[in-house]
Amino acid sequence: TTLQLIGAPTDVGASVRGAGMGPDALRVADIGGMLTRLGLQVIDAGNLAGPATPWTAPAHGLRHLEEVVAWNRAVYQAVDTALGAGHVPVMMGGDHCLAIGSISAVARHTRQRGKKLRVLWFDAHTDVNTDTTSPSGNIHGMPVACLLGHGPAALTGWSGERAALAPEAIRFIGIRSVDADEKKAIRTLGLTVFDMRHIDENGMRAAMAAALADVDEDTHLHVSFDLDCLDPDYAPGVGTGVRGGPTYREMQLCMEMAADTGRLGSLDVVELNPALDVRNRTAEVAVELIESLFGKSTLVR
Ligand code: DIR
Ligand code: MN
Ligand code: MN
Ligand code: MN
Repeated sequence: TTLQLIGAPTDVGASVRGAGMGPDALRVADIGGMLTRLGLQVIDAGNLAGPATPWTAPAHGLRHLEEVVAWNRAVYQAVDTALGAGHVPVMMGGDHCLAIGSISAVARHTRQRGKKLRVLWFDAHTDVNTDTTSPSGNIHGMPVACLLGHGPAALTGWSGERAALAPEAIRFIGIRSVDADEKKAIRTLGLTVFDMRHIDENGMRAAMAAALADVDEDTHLHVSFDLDCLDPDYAPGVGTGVRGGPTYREMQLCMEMAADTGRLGSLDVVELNPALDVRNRTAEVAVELIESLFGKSTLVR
């Protein structure tokens, strides 16, 4: 397997600065060396280019729309090219708005090959706001809505269909911060959310087993990993941390169970904010978790 690291140094989708340093923090934590030592072929073509962040207020409910579109276009192209070459794209953000471009490319690719797509959305937040519901106007809180075909025209329909994803294609894990209108959207759309209450009551193993239950040999598994999914005790380097998240071990179990499916085809690693981190600890934790996701196990090899 060949992995392609795609750096997308943005904070255009956020209102906290610093996620743009995420790709280099992951490189400093030796993401490339780690993957190579796992026996994988790794290509790191560096960072994509795009517009600077203007740090302006939202217009019509959307902050930095033009810049978000430009960055997502670059991400879409890079992920599409990587998939076309038979590589596994690892999109290193940057903020979570980039999942619009990344997952749109993945959705088009899997549809063309007649495969099923399953997205695991590891996050404290459901990111299902739109320009009309968002309390912040930050587009990193909207990628799921855009991928489901809701939201501004400029950010929907990228996969070639109105909706890149059907609501049944996505599973949320680690959720503990949902805005009022997002709760309505989750119910209306019928989204499957393993929130922290569910994980407390049933355990991470049961939640992940349910999230992966119908993954089969025809499934392309995409992991969209927002580092604020982890409890901030383990991952302080994020812009919008929320107490009460999964522990390091619970997050490791998620990655190990996703790895066991053998169906991982693409990955986003987003919302790492080195400006808020402690001696690059969150980047190091991310690299250890990605190591498990790509098959490192304690007792096998
Ligand atoms: C909030 C926060 N729901 C919003 N979202 C974040 O602004 O839409 N997503 N931080 O990662
Ligand atoms: Mn989040
Ligand atoms: Mn997110
Ligand atoms: Mn966030």
